[in-house]
Amino acid sequence: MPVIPALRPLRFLAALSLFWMGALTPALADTHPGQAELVREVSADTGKDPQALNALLDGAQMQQSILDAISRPAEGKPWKDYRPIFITNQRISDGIAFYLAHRDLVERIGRQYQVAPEYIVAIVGVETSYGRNTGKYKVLDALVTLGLYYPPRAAFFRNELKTLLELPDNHLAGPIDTLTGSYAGAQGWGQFMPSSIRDYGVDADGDGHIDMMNSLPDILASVANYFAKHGWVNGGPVAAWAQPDVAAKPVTVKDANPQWPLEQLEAWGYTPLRAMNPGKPSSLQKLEGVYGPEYWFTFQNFYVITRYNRSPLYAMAVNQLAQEIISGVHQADQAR
Ligand SMILES: [Ca+2]
Repeated sequence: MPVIPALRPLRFLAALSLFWMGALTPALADTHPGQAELVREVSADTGKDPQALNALLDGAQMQQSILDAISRPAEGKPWKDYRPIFITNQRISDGIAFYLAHRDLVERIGRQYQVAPEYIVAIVGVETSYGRNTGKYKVLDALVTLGLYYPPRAAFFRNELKTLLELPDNHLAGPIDTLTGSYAGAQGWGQFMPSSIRDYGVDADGDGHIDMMNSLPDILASVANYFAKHGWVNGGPVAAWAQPDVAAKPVTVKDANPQWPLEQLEAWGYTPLRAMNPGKPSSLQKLEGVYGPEYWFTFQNFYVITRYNRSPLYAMAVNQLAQEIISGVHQADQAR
């Protein structure tokens, strides 16, 4: 039974009268912890009707499967097991086919945002296999579950839940209670969280609606805009093989921020396979490959990909898929 003092006055009266009648309705039993405060905040920020917000939240379900899913992310695996999940022949050939089928659009958006188009395509490839798997969880259930029932990440997910409730209708693919996405509440081909839709979503087809589920121009331009706003350097490298010498100094990297000039990493015993600008801001990743440790110099654009997903494994998967896609596109060009 909900804690009575947390209920709004009307609900309190309703609860009391039902209590007298000797019954509690399922709607009251479904009230979520912290719901009243959340509704108050959203209503104060946006002027949205508290009754409608409560009705929406009353319809959301805490789902144990979502709590289970967040406890076993793929990023816990070593690179040699992570890579085959995302870099498959199918995903590569689908990416090449997608690029070729939508070439004018992806290249136009690439020029407009100054982002390499194969990386835009690779993001939707890694995230959702080019829109085929955008997630089957109800977004509202996901964000209620993680925002209100999962203390380790509650601050982050409650904020995303609040943002979802506050987004204008024309920023979402449909009514909030119909949206589906990942167990973390990410939506559409690019798996944008509500705050990312708010901050980076683009209405690229000009229909007045940001639709991350059904509009390819909106989807691809939003991904490109996300990269551009996070500092993508057009034409810049993402990562390059590093050859360690036997006495190479172990390098600990807190995040992928390129914090050393390349020559510093060279002085520590890592050699690029091809000569590069010694002053280039760089970082280093050590990944557990099939044949042992792999060392990679990483640069600003690698860091930008980690703004999309913090995992260096994710960024490397996007990088390698993008490279496979663009090389397949070039091969198709030569074959014509
Ligand atoms: Ca649109």
